This record gives sequence, structure tokens and C-alpha cells, in this order.
Amino acid sequence: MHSKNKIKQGKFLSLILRHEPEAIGLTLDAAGWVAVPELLKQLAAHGRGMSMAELEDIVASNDKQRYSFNADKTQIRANQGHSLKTLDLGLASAEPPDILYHGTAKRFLDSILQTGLEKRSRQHVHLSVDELTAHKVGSRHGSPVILRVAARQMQHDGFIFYCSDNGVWLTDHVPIAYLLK
Ligand code: HQG
Repeated sequence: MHSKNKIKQGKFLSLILRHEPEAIGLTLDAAGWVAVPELLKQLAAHGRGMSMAELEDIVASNDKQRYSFNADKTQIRANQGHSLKTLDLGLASAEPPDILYHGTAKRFLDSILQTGLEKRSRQHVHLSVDELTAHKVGSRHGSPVILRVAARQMQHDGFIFYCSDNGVWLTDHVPIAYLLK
């Protein structure tokens, strides 16, 4: 597949596996999985057809490893980033590093400093282990600013953290007390 087309198909896959499976007549199961033959069939039916080899290539080469197959490649899901609220990825809680980073836009700061970090339209607040990733995430929204989150302290205080299969840290809410500039 041409690389431009691959990016386009990958973005469409994100839309389907995270936000709007019904756009091509699919439903995800409770943990976000969908059967691969069904996905390929529905993609084709909506003018987005690809072969299994092309799908495998998109999954393997994705810059953030956004998607995973199950062991025998009969099912596929997005590793994180869903907005579908009823989903439970079934991730085990994990012990975060001392500090995690959240990249956001300067224009959101006042609001964040009033209510803490909220998950907004997604299922979790997304945090990264490195500042560079946080910088990229923040730049998507405008002039970026990086917040440090006292993650280990939060966990000691009873907050639950998860780490997605592609290394993104997830939690429900970060109260202001744990935000460090
Ligand atoms: C902000 C991408 C005002 C929050 C990225 C963020 C990530 C508040 C925006 C993943 C707020 C939500 C997630 C508050 C939070 N007041 N604004 N109280 N609390 N916000 O896109 O973290 O490329 O839903 O700071 O790389 O930017 O799609 O979340 O700016 O990993 O795989 O509300 O999505 O991954 O924006 O990004 P988003 P995010 P993918």
C-alpha cells in the first residue's frame, strides 16, 4: 500500500476501532475487540477495502502501535484512546513511575488548574513516560505546555493506574494537588 494511503487507512481504522464502529456497521465486544474477517468485510463494503496483509502491515508499522491482534489474529482492537464509554479493556492496574507527563495546550491551563485533568470525551486521562511524547500530544491542541503528574504519589493515595499495551498510562482523573509545573 502506498504510504500516504496507509496513513489514511490507519486513521480510518482509529475512527472505527475507537470511536464509531457503527459507521461501517460494526459493533465492538465489551473489551473493544472485533472479528478480523468481519472488519475486512465491512471495510470493503464501505469503499475502504484492504487485504489481510495490508491490515497486518498497518498494525505492525503504526507509529504508536495503536492496534493489537489477538494471538491467532482472528480479532483486533485499539490499545487505548477510545471514546466509547461502555468499553472495558480489561487492563490490569499497574504501578506507575514517580512522574508521568501530560501534554496539553496553553489555552486549557486555567481550566485544568481549576478542576484537574479530566478525561473529557475519552475513557481515561492519557499520560506518557517521556516529555517528548507529551510535547507532541500537546501540540495537537495548540501551543503546547507540559504538566508533570506525581503519579506514584497518586497511586499511594489510592488512585488506580493502567498501562495500555502500547505504553500509554491511563487514569480516571488527576486532581490539581498532583500536578507539578
Ligand atoms: C484537555 C492521542 C480543560 C487535555 C495522543 C487535552 C494521546 C482539559 C484535551 C491521546 C481539562 C483532551 C489522548 C480541563 C483535560 N479543562 N481542558 N479540566 N482536562 N483537558 O485528545 O490527552 O494519536 O481527548 O489536556 O497522542 O490530548 O490518537 O486527549 O488537551 O495519547 O493515538 O482536554 O490521543 O493519541 O484531548 O490525547 P484528547 P489527549 P492518538
